[in-house]
Amino acid sequence: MKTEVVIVGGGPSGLLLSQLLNRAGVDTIVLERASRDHVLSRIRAGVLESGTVEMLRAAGVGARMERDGMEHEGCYLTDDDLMVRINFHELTGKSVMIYGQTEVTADLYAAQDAMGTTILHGVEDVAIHDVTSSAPYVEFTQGGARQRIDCAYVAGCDGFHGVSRQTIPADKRREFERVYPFGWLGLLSRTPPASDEIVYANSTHGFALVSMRSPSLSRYYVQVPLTDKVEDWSDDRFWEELSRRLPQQVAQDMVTGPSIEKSIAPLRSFVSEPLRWGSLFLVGDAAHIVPPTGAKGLNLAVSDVFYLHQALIDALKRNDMSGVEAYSDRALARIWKAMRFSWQMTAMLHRFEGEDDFAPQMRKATMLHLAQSETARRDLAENYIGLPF
Ligand code: FAS
Ligand code: PHB
Repeated sequence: MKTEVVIVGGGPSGLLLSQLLNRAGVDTIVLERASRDHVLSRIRAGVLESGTVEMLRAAGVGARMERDGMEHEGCYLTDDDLMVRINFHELTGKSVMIYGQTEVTADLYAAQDAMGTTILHGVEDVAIHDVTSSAPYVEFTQGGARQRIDCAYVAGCDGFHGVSRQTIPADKRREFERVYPFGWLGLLSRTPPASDEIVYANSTHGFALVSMRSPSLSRYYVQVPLTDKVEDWSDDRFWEELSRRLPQQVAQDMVTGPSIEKSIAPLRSFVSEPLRWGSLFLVGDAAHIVPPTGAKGLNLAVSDVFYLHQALIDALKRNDMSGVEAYSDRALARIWKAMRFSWQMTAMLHRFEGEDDFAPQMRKATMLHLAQSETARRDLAENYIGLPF
């Protein structure tokens, strides 16, 4: 087989890249390890930055988002019963869109099917070859048969546990990591959200988050020790712990109900440099991971796609290699700023095991400063709605 760009990974970054490239007349093949149902069963991100909303509209997949998404002009940060509203719209003129990553991925699959693009599911043992030569190719197994695709470029959109990052020689990679000593236990319930806007709650008992997917579908998280397992947490235990971490005025009206999904996600900050190795480009979680506290994971994947799709179109359609050569540095500049924001939000809102008495004082002082300083709120708002591409 032959194509212009092989995209390894059919998650949001791989699909969005394929969508934008095919709309510009660039031929792609997407290789996805899992079944489509499995990809669409994942419950992940829920907040879209304004730049992500624009990118989805530009890719022609904004219709359902416009209809079912919820535009939010602010969010709350709380410290026990102190609640601070960050009014994004007043401070930046922009807002965010609440629309689940699962829906974004479904919209992209539907658009890709309508375009008749090639997406191969259930592929195994993907191997990326000769990316530093003028004739790169990708091998994979599907249905027991080993196959080969000759191409001009390979986009590694295969997530943190994918094969792309490992294709770059270890002595050519520089990796930065911080693993947090806790995880997030997430719960999805068919109940009206406890708040009309997202609440990031810091409390003496630990962090909690109030989010949503629709006016009747709530998404909640509580910080849990890394040693916890989902089976340690009954629904009743979850609701009780969530209530005591939220401000009284939020918890008192909360409607509880049976969980329809419950899972624990570990938290880490991670970046692998460079994002390019010959004709191989790393995109999204294949290159970086952020703690979900800043709602940046999916949005950073879209950011990488913003830079890479234009670079590949310029290279393949105009023989202009400037974007390809600049991709890694341009994408990393924005990645590191989002890395910093996500780390800062995580440090500000979580209790760390074994911390001294000084740490909670710093969290309280940060929250008080946010309450009293419009400048501090504007800095947070600018990062939360998404820095410019
Ligand atoms: P993805 O991991 O989504 O997609 C990679 C795809 O590549 C997958 O479909 C995988 O099956 C496939 N793949 C992997 N290896 C392969 C191989 N060898 N061959 C072929 N295919 C291969 N972000 C937020 O902003 N907010 C959140 O609340 C949030 N919660 C999260 C919870 C969890 C449990 C996880 C894991 C992530 C969460 N994230 C969150 C981050 C998440 O949204 C990612 O940033 C987003 O999925 C990144 O998209 P991709 O880069 O496309 O990677
Ligand atoms: C979510 O709705 O899943 C969500 C919202 C905000 C975050 C993380 C996750 O920061």
